[in-house]
Formats: sequence, structure tokens, C-alpha cells
Amino acid sequence: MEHFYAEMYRVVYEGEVDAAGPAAERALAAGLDPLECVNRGFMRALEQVGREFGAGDKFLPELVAAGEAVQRALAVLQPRLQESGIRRESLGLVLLGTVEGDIHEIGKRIVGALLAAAGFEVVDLGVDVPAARFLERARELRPAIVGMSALLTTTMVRQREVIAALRRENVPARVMVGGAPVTPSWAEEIGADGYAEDASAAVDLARQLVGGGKQ
Ligand code: B12
Repeated sequence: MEHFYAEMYRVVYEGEVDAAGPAAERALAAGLDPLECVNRGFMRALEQVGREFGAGDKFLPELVAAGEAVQRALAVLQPRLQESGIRRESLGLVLLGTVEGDIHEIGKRIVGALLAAAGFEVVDLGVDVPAARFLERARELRPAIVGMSALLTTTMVRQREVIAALRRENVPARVMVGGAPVTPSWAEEIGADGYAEDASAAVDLARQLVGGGKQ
């Protein structure tokens, strides 16, 4: 098993975009769990590339290639992540998006896939989503939960804008926030109903939010 994880790590770390999908396919064919592939294989490499980029040891093209490699792997893994949930009545609609000015989407996609696997209906608005768009879609779709992702310290402030817009317009949805720079105290400060640090915690949180009770 370890050599599959090592291979997943390597293709992302080296930015071998075309090798990422086949690496995911081989791992699934060998019976590996898709979520383990994400967490133990691809994400560890992406985190390492992010650290090295932050330290100035890797550069933007390498960050882009690593991100693209994970996207290719997710294209293979996402349907399997979603299938792993037993179909049942929807637990509620979750409207997900990455806030304006921010194009990071990998974490949001994983959160969306696990929510879908857990039985939520998920509408993903994509990345760089302005507050007005969150509001428009929330009024139209009446989701139980609005989930916002932000990966940059400069864009997390947009989460506050979206919450203010939803509250101002009396949209009854609960709001959950996440993304690497987001913290529980930030979530509290901006009036979100909850924060989750990873996709599994996001599912637990979403279940609590639709069951009632503030975090
Ligand atoms: C991949 C990546 C990119 C890719 C994104 C590709 C894509 N399609 O998504 C690209 C190359 C495009 C990119 C661009 C940039 N990036 Co970048 N990027 C990363 C990197 C390496 C990984 C992010 C990631 O996907 N992580 C993996 C996922 C699984 O983790 P996650 O997103 O945190 O999500 C998990 C949780 O946070 C949570 N979660 C996420 N969303 C949500 C939502 C809800 C509702 C909930 C409940 C939970 C939740 O669950 C997820 C699953 O477990 C990070 C480093 C890092 N450590 O975060 C830098 C990083 C975020 N990037 C950074 C920077 C600076 C940039 C650029 C400004 C670089 C540049 N000079 O152009 C641009 C910004 C572009 C923009 N306007 O958005 C900095 C941010 C610094 C800061 N503090 O603001 C980081 C931290 C790198 C660093 N160390 O400097 N980046």
C-alpha cells in the first residue's frame, strides 16, 4: 500500500500533472480508499509544496503544477468519494463557494464531495464568487447551509461581507466557513454558525447545523 501513497505524493510534489489521474486510478484499482488517497497521498504533497512556496524554496509555476496535479487526481477520486455514501433522503441543500478574489478550490471540492457522500445536496458556485452571487443563489435555492471557503488572509474578509448580506436580506440559511487561514475565533467574530478545519469535520458540523443548535 505504501508505494501507492508514495507515488501519489511524488506526482504532486514533482508537478507531474499527466501522471496524477493514472496514479489515482491505479490506487483505486488496488482497492485503496478514495479519502485515504486524498489525505495520505495527494494532500500531504500539496501541503509540502505550499510550505516550500511560503518559504521561498518553490515558485509559482511549481505551485500551479502541484495544484493542477491534485485537480486531475480529484477528477478521478471525486465520483468515488461521493459513491461511498449510501443514498438516502437529502439531509438538506448546501450552497458552497470560494469567496471573491480567491481561486483556491481543492479544499472546497473535497468538502463538497464528502457532504454529498453524507447525503447532502450540494450546489457548488465555484471560485471567486462575489457576495452578491452568494446572496442571489441563496434567495433562489433556499439552502439549509451556505458554506464559504477562503485560502488567503486577504480574501477571508469577504466571508464577513457574505454573512452580512445574507443576514441583511433575512436569508435563513446557517453559515459555515473554512479554509486554511480561517479559525474558530474568526468564524465567531464574523457571525458564522460554525467553522470546520477539514472536510470530515465539515460533514459533522453540517449535520449539527441542520439538526439545529449553534456551534
Ligand atoms: C494549491 C495552491 C494554489 C493553487 C490553487 C489551485 C486550485 N485550483 O485550487 C494556485 C496555484 C492557483 C494558487 C494560487 C495562489 N496562491 Co495558493 N496555495 C495552494 C496551496 C499549496 C494548497 C491549497 C490547497 O488546495 N490545500 C489542500 C486543501 C485540501 O486544503 P484546504 O484548502 O485548506 O481545505 C481544507 C480545509 O481548509 C477545509 N475547508 C476548505 N474550505 C472549506 C469550506 C468550508 C465551508 C468548510 C467548513 C471547510 C473548508 O476543508 C478542506 C479539506 O480538508 C496553499 C498552501 C496551504 N497550506 O494551504 C497555497 C496558499 C494558500 N497560496 C498562497 C498564495 C500566496 C497564493 C497566490 C497569491 C500566489 C501568487 N503569488 O499568485 C495565488 C492566489 C490566487 C488567488 N487569487 O486565489 C498562500 C496564502 C498566504 C496567505 N496567508 O494568504 C499559501 C498559504 C501558500 C504559502 N505558504 O504562501 N495556490
